[in-house]
Amino acid sequence: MLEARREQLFERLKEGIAVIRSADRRAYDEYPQDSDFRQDNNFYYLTGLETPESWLVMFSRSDGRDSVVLFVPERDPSQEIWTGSQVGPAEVKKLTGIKSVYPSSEFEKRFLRQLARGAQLAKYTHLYLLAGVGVPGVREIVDLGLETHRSISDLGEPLAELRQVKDSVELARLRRAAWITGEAQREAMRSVRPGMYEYELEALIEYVFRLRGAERVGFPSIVGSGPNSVILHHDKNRRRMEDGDLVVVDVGAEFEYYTADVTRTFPVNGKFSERQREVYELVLATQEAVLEAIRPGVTMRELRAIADRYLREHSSGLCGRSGCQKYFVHGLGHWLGMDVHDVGSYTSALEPGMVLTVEPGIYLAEEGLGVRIEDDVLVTEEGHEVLSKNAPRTVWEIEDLMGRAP
Ligand SMILES: [Mn+2]
Repeated sequence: MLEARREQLFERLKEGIAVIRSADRRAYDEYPQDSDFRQDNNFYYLTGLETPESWLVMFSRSDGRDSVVLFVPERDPSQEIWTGSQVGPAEVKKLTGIKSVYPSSEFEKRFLRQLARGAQLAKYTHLYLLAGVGVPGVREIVDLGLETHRSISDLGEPLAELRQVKDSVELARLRRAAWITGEAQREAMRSVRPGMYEYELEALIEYVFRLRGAERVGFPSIVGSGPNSVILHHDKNRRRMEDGDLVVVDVGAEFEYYTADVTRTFPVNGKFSERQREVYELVLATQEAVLEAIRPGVTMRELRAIADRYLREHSSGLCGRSGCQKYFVHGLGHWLGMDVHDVGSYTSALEPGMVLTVEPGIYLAEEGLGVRIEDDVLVTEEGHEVLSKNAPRTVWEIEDLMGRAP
């Protein structure tokens, strides 16, 4: 699969050299609370490796004899008492099937110098780098004047195009991330009670994430109750939840580098009030109208228009005379993958294998009443599949799980 991804990237490159840098280790002294290593998404996508301070160099040739060279740090046995056993060049060769693997310390000697001298590498006229020249390595290339006689192109674009359509391994991971997140939502619904604090619900959700095998959260968990339900990125989660509140829970487990993003809104006491139910059912029906339209060929813009039209035509009196549409203040959805707001163009039409969120919401600040419903949706040949369907979504399903359905 990794080789197939590299092949597909080669197909999009002209005669040239692409350099992809790994993430750096975060020093424990500098980030004691957040020193967990997470690989750079593009590097991980192409290598599957979690080694820091590494480079992947891809040589794209017009005769089809493309080649790949990896530079990874040498093992340091004296450090392994701290780090556990590491993988060095020898192990990486076995893990990746890439034959040319060298120690990172030789990156400069073997690669940068040759590039500078030019002779052997002169025919590679394009230099593909990732935007964000701050990345070490890329800076060096530019500093050394290595871009002379080469046109520098952004590698981010072809990589984003590739990553926008998920392969089977990616889909398996996204499916798992969405399922874990749905299970956490169920647990939150079962456990919430008036008098609990938002952070207690957050802790419970993240406990279920870990319990089910997620490595981390894909983004800071949002648990917004009552007046906080209308704050879109409320992640302080310090409020005591009261009887009669709705709570907006917008969370995502990350499983093997792929994150879900699922929002549910439910009553803290287990039972929607009439008013809450009216607004909730409008948001739900809007989401349904959008979901029904999801199939290959449709664009994000068209989906947004469907949501806006639905809200305009069905909110008679619910949000005052002007209707509810103006209270839908954020985007309808985004691509989902290794990044929660994943790479990919928002003008391209949907294709099988793309994964997006659908998240209509209405926020009535004066009433402290916010409702958002968000699901993760795979585009299939025939239409779509909701990956987060294990999280209860209708009023009946929610009240039933919370033990308060009639
Ligand atoms: Mn989202």
